[in-house]
Amino acid sequence: MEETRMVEIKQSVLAANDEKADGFRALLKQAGTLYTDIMASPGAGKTTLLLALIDTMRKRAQVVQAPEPKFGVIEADLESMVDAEKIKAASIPSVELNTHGVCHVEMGMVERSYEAFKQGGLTPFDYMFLENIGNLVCPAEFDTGAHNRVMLLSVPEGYDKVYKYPPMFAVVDALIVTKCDYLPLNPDFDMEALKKQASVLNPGIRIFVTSARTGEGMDELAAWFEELRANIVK
Ligand SMILES: Nc1nc2c(ncn2[C@@H]2O[C@H](COP(=O)(O)OP(=O)(O)OP(=O)(O)O)[C@@H](O)[C@H]2O)c(=O)[nH]1
Ligand SMILES: [Mg+2]
Repeated sequence: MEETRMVEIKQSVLAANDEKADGFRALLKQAGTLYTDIMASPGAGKTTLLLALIDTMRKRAQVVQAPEPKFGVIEADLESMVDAEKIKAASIPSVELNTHGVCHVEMGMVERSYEAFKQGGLTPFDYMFLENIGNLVCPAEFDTGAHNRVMLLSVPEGYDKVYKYPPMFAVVDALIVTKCDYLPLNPDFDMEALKKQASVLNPGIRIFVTSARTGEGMDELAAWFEELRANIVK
């Protein structure tokens, strides 16, 4: 009896969250903003990848003499301003969202963060990113209203994570393998096995092999985001 009640409560919380998420997704689409949820374990390279990606996207816009895209980043952490400050230092508007112990981000938190951007006169963005809490488990369960969800897996973590954390690999649109400059130091990292296992679990998954350190794969990743946004605004 107790168990049944607990499941019902969890389902109703998730349903309320999903409803808000759908509304938020539509709102941002209308504003011409591509909104991406970035998930990974602690230290996988989320902040570093975001900085490298935005830098690449800015340079690509310059090359074709297009206006610089407008970016916004929500930095979710249990505590501290560390990552939001790194993002701000690169002249990118950011909001630090401290969950004070909660291991995932929910819609109420996203809405409050977006409101802070709005109050600051910073919206609309062309691209908004959420750096989710460093956690390969809980964030997979919560819809944050994003148009696409990506996960990072860094080379030092090891390739054999698909069978250990299947919900995360199953819900994402893309797997971004990070820190590939470490591959020579990790000869047991079986990239082909990772790609195969991820594609079996999630047949539509896009896989990018990157290093924020060397710039490997950043252009392909930037081009993918540009393509996704073009589909949102068309
Ligand atoms: N060699 C190498 N190091 C990297 C790369 N990307 C990130 N790092 C390093 O990995 C460490 C963690 O990077 P972060 O970007 O802070 O990782 P994160 O996922 O944002 O970490 P949390 O927000 O704390 O969960 C830092 O020391 C980075 O310099 C990469 O491509 N190559
Ligand atoms: Mg970070």
